[in-house]
Amino acid sequence: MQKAWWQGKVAYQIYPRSFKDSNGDGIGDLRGIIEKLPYIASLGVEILYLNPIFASPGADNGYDISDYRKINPQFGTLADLDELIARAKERGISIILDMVLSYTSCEHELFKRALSGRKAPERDFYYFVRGSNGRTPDNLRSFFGGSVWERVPGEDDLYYLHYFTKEQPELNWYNEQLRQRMSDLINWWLDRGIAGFRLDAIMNVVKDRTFPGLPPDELGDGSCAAARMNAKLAAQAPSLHQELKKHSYGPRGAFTVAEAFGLNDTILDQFIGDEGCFSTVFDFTARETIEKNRPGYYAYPKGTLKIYRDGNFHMQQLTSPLGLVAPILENHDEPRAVSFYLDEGQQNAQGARALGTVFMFLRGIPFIYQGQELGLTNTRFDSIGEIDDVQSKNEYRNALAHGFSKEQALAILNVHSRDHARTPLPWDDSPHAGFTTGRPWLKLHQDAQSLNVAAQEQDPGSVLNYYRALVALRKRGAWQECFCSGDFIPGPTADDHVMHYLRKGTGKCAEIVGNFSTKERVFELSGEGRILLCSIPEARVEGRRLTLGATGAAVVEILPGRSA
Ligand code: TEU
Ligand code: CA
Repeated sequence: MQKAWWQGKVAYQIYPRSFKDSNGDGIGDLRGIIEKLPYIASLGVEILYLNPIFASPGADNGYDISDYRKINPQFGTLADLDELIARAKERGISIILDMVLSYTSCEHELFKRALSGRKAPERDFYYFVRGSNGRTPDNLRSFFGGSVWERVPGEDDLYYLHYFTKEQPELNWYNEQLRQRMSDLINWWLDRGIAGFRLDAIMNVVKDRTFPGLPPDELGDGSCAAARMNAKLAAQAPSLHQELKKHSYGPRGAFTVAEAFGLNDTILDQFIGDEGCFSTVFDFTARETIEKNRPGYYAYPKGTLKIYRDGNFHMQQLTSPLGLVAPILENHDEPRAVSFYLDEGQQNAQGARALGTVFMFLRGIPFIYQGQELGLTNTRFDSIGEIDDVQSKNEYRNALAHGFSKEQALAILNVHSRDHARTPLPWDDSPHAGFTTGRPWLKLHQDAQSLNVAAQEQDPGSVLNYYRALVALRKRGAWQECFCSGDFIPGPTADDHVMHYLRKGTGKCAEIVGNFSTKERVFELSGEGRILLCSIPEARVEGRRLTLGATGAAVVEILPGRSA
């Protein structure tokens, strides 16, 4: 693999609405991010990924974009973004934006023109399809529930396609002119100093344009999840993305990370590596295990360490010969990892440190999600009125429709809602946790008064300071190469409460061991070692044995020449 500028770096994801509000309107913004750049830099991260900040009516928190060259005034101006790019650069941080190219907002100029008449050239940029006798063209179901088809007002039996809210019409990637416009757009942003992109929902761009539908799935209402169609057509995706790469981010050396759900093992080699469509792809294997063949939150199991471990181990091994994956513990679409993957007694700072350790040394480009570095847990939502997220609201209705009581439906959201990741970041113990001087757009975490950045800055043993040590170790000298692209070798997996793996680079070798059981455990190492970092004081190495206390993790260097 050739060495690219982004290799060896650690990335940080910001959900701008919830990061820091600079002007008291209760919504985080670009000036808030600029203000907190010293904090971001202090983490040691060098790539900053921002969720969508483009002009948007807000049907799905900015994922419905009406103008891809304008900044949503809620977040600031283009000048603010230019300043953020420049100031971040001074600190060695590159900015990447969320490119949502599989659909636009229905308020986008192109969709408005497409709606305006059958002859409009923009009509073919989207999918307009006739139904028959009042029936939709097929039975596919949107990711947010309900049909993927919406009636075109004023026309009989004519529908447009949307995979998420009805305000997000799908774009027709088979139209060459449209693909040209997308390349131009990406190049326009690269010219402004953007270093790359997170590419949204890239598996959704494939379509069977005869719209045959699929056999009904587990939901039981005759519909079938659109995601199933993506899985069926997945082999078509690489060529569409290859072309975009060729005309835009490829020749410019930009960093791209794809949100690719339903990546199957046979096409992965076309997505990553030197010849792949993207620099890297997020690892959603654990997430997919939760969601697989289940029609909604009400049917999802809670996560476990085993699910997290097995998903990552699978993807680590699969990607190692091909390129780099992007491991995550959290993002804006998932609950907080400490609450989700850990057992009840471990959903605390100690659990957060241990989980952070086994995550941070996975192979690839790790992405830390805002608040993860504080060990934030899920927020307690006391009523459905406290929930903002469109998907969560739909899942609440879905649970009610499947016979759950209101209390049960709310309890389901308290495990699975995306809003757990979206509550404002707690900065200090002032009103609204220093996030805003106004009224925060979403409720604050119940522990924000004590669980916040300022409190953790003061405490050398905090999750925050521990995360800084994790990132620093990952980037230290020859370890950087070892941890980014060195070999990944899974350890024993017989115990569901253990996550143990080995990383081996040129001249460097380390074992990462997490003990998530309730007892002290002894682990056999592959050679004599010494501890580089551990999440609890109860950790020692004697010869080839590591003794590790409960809910603890350690990074052990295997000394050269001393391995078995
Ligand atoms: O997500 C697209 C997407 O594929 C996810 O909804 C995915 O199905 C889900 O996370 C699986 O758990 C993007 C954004 O990340 C998300 O926030 C948006 O809501 C979505 O697009 C639609 O706009
Ligand atoms: Ca604001």
